[in-house]
Amino acid sequence: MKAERLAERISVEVHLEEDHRAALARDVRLGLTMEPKELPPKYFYDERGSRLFEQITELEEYYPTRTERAILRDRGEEILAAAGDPSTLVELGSGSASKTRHLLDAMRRRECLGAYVPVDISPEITLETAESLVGEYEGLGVHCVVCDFERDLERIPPAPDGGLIAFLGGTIGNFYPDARREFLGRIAASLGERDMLLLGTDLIKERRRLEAAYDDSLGVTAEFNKNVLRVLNAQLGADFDPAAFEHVARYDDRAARMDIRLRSLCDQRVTLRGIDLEVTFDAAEEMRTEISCKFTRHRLEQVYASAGLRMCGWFPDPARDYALSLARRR
Ligand code: SAH
Ligand code: AVI
Repeated sequence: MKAERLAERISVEVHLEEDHRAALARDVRLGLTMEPKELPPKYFYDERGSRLFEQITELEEYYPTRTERAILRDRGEEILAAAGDPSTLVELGSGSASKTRHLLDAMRRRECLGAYVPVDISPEITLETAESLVGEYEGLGVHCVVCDFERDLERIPPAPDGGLIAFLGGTIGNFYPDARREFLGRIAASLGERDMLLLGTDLIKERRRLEAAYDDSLGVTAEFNKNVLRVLNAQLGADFDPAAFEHVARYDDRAARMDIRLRSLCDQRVTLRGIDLEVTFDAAEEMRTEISCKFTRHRLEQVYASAGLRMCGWFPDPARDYALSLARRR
């Protein structure tokens, strides 16, 4: 099919630009002047960070992606039937949408496939994904929303007649409980009578497997973690030396979450020219860069209830490593 005909089926709205830089500057100033220091995980994902995440998903130790893929492949139609055969699929944090194709395939088989709305903070990966998808799915309309889904959730257009909002990959695990409740509550408020949420969650399991998944033997996750320092160097004129930090990934079983940090290898001073900030790190000082919460079915039901949602479908893999669930407004 001609390139221009395919391009006609893609539309794009971008809500980043200066706002994004201002938000980055504000978040980084706050995070680096707090005790202990902390940076939000959404800034991992520039073009390089998105590629590194793609490599993580292919690692032997990182089971969530292949497990979620298998559930979508094997139970995609069952999930769609339970969701009332939506014609629009909205995906938050869509990335390369590689697993989403199983859902789109199932929608095509069930003859309900209409539109796909990828929502992601990374423009490069979102546009690349849209271009591949219109080539692969005849007649599919793709409306890209490039934004920070936490800030811009309400700007995502509502599905005209029944939509499914997918939030896959376990990304909900990267929220703190209060932010998670607030965010799920906003999703609940945006759901129409016939809409549903499809949420991917990693499940609690033994420490050894969890820690290996976040500290792989090839060091890809370490590179991904340190990528946030490169983002600050590029966007805020900082002079972080990524080699002066090491990757730390520990499971906190009381909070049921992975705790991911960068540990300074020496006493050091870092300047962020773009925001006129200087910070010091002591040797062995740790800065949190991400949490990744793990769930049980019961715990997730409570999380849904506290956000005004009700679980109406539970789709774990046979080994109970990972689960997809459907929820609707209470
Ligand atoms: N859904 C894919 C990708 C998960 S990685 C999968 O399951 O494999 C998390 C994705 O969410 C990345 O593509 C990242 O760019 C995006 N993301 C993270 N924080 C975001 C935010 N606040 N707003 C929009 N997108 C975000
Ligand atoms: C995107 N998110 C669900 C990943 C996770 O597993 O929490 C991010 C990640 N961080 C390190 N490895 C993967």
